[in-house]
Amino acid sequence: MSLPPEQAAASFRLHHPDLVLPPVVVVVPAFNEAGAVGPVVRSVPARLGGLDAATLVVDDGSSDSTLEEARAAGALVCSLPVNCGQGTALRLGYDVAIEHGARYLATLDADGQWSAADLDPMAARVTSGAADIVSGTRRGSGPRDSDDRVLRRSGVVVFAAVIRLLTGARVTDPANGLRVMTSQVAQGVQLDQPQFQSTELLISALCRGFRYEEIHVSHGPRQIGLSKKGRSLGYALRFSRALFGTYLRERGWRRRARP
Ligand SMILES: Nc1nc2c(ncn2[C@@H]2O[C@H](COP(=O)(O)OP(=O)(O)OP(=O)(O)O)[C@@H](O)[C@H]2O)c(=O)[nH]1
Ligand SMILES: [Mg+2]
Repeated sequence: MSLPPEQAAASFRLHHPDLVLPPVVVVVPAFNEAGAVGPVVRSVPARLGGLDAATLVVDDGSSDSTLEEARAAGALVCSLPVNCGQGTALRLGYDVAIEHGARYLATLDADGQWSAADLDPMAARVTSGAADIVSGTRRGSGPRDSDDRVLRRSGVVVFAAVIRLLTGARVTDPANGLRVMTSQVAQGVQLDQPQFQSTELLISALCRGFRYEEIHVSHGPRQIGLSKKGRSLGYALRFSRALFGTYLRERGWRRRARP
């Protein structure tokens, strides 16, 4: 019996046997985002970083009309039969996009809190070869972060400081939903986290020597639907576990990779 991501990839293959994707694919994980996902899909520019772009929504076992809405808005949709978590959905999206020819991968949430237009300058850094992975950041100069939940805002500051301390890289917003990377990064890191993939991807990429940059992006409040993250303290604990667990694993990887 195959696992839900394998089932979803097989079904996508069956329905798109000859699909060749453009060089840039924007992967959008979506779990019960009806009302939000359609406008998000329509907001993705046709070109990013000077190259043609397509949008791939990974429907994470939604029970509402997320799938139909994403399709009607013009996205390709890969659908998980059950809810597997944001990290699993993203990993499935990367695999499917690369299998069908993508050379650059972007991520964008389906909840409308990030602006797809911010992906263009980020993609330009990656497609030009200046960076391997570029993340958005809500910190520094530019529009203010709309998130007024004190715990969540402090969490971003504290977790960023911890990652800086551990890796030496200039990281300011490890939970940002906007990211652009080469397919080599997605294939060169280890992604096991079912939920907290942003921190795992970041730490694994930094520890394995990929060139990392950040660009300021805007962040708005949710207009519709609910956050899937649960209570802030539990979220912070699970985020810490993913962060330190990944760092220890990557230290082991570096020791093994050393000649
Ligand atoms: N958290 C979560 N998100 C999922 C899941 N599957 C897909 N997603 C998508 O991942 C994106 C981020 O989810 P959100 O719950 O908005 O998380 P967030 O934006 O980091 O947190 P908030 O600031 O609280 O909204 C959205 O597009 C979700 O629909 C899942 O199982 N859990
Ligand atoms: Mg959100």
